[in-house]
Amino acid sequence: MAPQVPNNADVSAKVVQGKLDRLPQAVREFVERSARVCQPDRIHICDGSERENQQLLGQMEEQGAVRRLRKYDNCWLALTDPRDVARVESKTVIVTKEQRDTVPIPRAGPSQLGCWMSEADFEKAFDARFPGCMKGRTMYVIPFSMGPLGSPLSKIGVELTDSPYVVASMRIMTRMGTPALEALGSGDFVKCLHSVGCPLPLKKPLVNNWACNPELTLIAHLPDRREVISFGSGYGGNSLLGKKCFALRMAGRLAQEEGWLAEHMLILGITNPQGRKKYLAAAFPSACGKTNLAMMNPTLPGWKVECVGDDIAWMKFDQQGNLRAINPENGFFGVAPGTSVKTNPNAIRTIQKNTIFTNVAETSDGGVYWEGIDQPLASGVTVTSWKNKEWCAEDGEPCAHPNSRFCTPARQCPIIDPAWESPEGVPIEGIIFGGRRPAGAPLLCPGGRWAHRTPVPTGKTIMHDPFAMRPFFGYNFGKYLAHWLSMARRPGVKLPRIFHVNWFRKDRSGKFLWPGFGENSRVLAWMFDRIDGAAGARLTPVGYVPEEGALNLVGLGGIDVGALFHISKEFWEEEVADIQKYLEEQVNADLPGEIRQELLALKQRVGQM
Ligand code: TSX
Ligand code: MN
Repeated sequence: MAPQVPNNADVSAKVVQGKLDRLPQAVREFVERSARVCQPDRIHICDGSERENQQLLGQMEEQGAVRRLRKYDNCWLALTDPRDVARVESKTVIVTKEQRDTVPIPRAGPSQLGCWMSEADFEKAFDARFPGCMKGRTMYVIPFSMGPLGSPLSKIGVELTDSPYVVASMRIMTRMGTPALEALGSGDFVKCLHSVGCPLPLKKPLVNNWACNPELTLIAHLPDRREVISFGSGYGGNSLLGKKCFALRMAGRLAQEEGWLAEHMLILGITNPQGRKKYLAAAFPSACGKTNLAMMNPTLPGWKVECVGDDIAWMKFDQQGNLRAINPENGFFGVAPGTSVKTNPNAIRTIQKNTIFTNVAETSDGGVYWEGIDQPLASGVTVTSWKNKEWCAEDGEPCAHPNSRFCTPARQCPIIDPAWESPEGVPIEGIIFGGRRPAGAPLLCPGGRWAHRTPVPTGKTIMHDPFAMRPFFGYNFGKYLAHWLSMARRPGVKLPRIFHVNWFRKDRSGKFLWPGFGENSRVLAWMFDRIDGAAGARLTPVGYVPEEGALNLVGLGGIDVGALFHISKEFWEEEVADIQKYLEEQVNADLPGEIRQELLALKQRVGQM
């Protein structure tokens, strides 16, 4: 790759922690090959121990990359360069032989369904970035398991990174270290290579002590080689490669090949007052309160919700035909703003210890602060903003970045499900598709058949993204739809019931029609009973809605049920036309015929309203 690098460079002499010759052969070769290209000064093979973790955090503290939050136990704050605060979709690519393997070829204009890069362009991009990119730095070797260690549904990855922040975060978000290597044995693993792209000595000074290289940021997926290669960003989904890159995009491809589903879904358990339990998975676009729902406290007396995961579900039909799901993650990487004792008390309790915060504000007594935290500041307590400046509310600037995060261990959640690490996964009986629609879409509209209800992209003010997968497709969206439809044709499978929800419908004055949050338990309770065939429903042209009186509204004053469930012909005519236009333009030749037919049937039903 880089001609000036001697091929026989002695990589093992650089190892400062762990032993190269104890690594499985394929891991060792990956480390050696990458080290010859990236040329780190040191190589540290992570064992995942608490001692190693404290050493790394202490080192980062000395360098001013993190601060200890003295109000809590083992909590830390990292502030980033303001140019590196979120995933960068435009710089996230999938590299395949043919463009159509990655995205449908749109009828006109650019694809909204992902970004393809040719193999030749990727080679050039790689060679312009990686040779020597870790000079002066340590390359950390992070073996990790996505999913419970040793579960047949889990997968192993190895991430090489020059960011100690990534190591500390991966230790929370995945099962990381020696146990993951043991689970790997001589098996297959996904190769993840990450660099912040700032070799030493620095050419430019760091901003906020946060290493990144925004001009050259690139997050590439090579599904045929089972590789993820990320350069220039230290943030979240760009750098914690187990999450979006592996558990959604790469796993999506593996799932298609192997006959399972890798989805952007929370998983929750719900128990009725009689003590019977069901598990539900739910897909929501961003800013719908997915984490809040995953951890919600029901207001309905006697009902209990427990959390399996808040972001990703890997699901596979078992021998008995039940859809089994695991949460491949080990922690929550949640958006901080808006999280409060009112909106998500269980998240607030989860983050009191062993948590890494990024780009939130800090109080002068060593606590965290953000928009919507709903905690008054004690007198004399001041706030330092995510930009590391003294913050005053009157300036109108937010104290925390809107995409600021907590990174916290799932096991600390007070309502973590007892089966959240069960190797066989939990049985999913219902799948919820959520949207954020101010008008038109009813609170709840469950469906019948799988193909009939496989959601089609909807939305005007929002994206056409019913699976909440648009930024996370690992391959052609048309093929993804076909893969979903094919699951229903597998012999002996018990298909989960499908439901659509919209917590965000508003009345004409702009007021939310539904109180949301814990009151959503009323909707979940209806679904629970519906799965058992015990909840009344009435058929509308767009699907079933609860029969009058079937949704428990006891104790909820002033709900306008009529408005909440109203289905307008005008709205749905426009909606169907919109969806049709979108699918014809964007999915084009790869749109499965079944979807086209369902859409036509929907159009007809709406036309007859
Ligand atoms: O998370 C939300 N959920 C799911 C909770 C389990 N949010 C917050 C979304 C932003 C991330 C919601 N916001 C929900 C909801 O169900 N519903 C709404 C809209 C709403 C907001 C406020 C009120 C009612 C509805 N009422 C008052 O503030 C008093
Ligand atoms: Mn997500």
